[in-house]
Amino acid sequence: MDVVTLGESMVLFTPETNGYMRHADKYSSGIAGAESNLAIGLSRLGHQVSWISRLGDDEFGRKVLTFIRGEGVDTSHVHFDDASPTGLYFKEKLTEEETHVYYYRKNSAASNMTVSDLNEEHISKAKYLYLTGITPALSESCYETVKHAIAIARKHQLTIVFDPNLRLKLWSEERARNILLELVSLVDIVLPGIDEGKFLFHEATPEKIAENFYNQGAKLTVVKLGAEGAYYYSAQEAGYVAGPLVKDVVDPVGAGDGFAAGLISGLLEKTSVKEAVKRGAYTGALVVKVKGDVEGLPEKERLKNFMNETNTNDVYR
Ligand code: KDG
Repeated sequence: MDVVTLGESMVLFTPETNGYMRHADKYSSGIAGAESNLAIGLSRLGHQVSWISRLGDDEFGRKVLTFIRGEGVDTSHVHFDDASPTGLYFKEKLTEEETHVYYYRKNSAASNMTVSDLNEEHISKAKYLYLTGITPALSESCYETVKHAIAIARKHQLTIVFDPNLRLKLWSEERARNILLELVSLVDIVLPGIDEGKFLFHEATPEKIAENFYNQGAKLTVVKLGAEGAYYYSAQEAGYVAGPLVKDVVDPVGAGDGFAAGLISGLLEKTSVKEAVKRGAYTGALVVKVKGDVEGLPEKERLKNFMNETNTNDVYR
């Protein structure tokens, strides 16, 4: 197993027309969830990934499981819960540029995850553990589960990658800041968006933000800068990586998970850090060109061609 991850996935409904959702009468449905997006991304790039979760013992739970398993992700440690439902998630598009998301996930099956959902032997077989700041925001028991996963990973020397994925619809600013900073101090690699860095450290520049993550304990920090690419920083090296020029952004949600998949794929294949960051930026760019959180995630050959053929956004020349 290359990577193990843990988190909630939901059925995603998207209205077929733009505008307030109160007027929508037709929806398309898919699945979403930051960690399963990452798992699917890595699987498409040829890696072995396990996604751990709880789903409601209902039709939506089966839809989520069937989709993720169909993508080649190991779901042998996903449990069905007959007492609580699978979470739902709606993505309203007011205009082509303005997206709003609505969660129906309070008391969902995944929010009831506990440390009993974790199997030490299973986790110990992976090289990387991937976590996001969404899971600890779901409930106290999910927060404990995340910390327990970190303890297992540290015991067995997995590299822990953490995306703060700040979701202020799920918790208060104060609790989010305290817990995200605590978790950052327990992991190896952090992948914040620039706004998350600003939120956590009240700093504006990628350099200052990365320095703060370093002081907090992160060995490698990659600050995602949207269309402009990313800035990476470790004790050994630092620098900017330009992203590709993308003119046709269709749906920005899921870009960060694609970024993480590309980056971890590079690290698994032992590319340079700079090359891994570039893979991350290019994978994220492919996600935003397609509607849905996972539909745009590339297979290996496609990513390679896209990286060879697409000009970079030359902001760092
Ligand atoms: O990163 C994309 C996620 O935000 C989306 O897939 C839904 O997991 C999700 C969440 O909690 O927002």
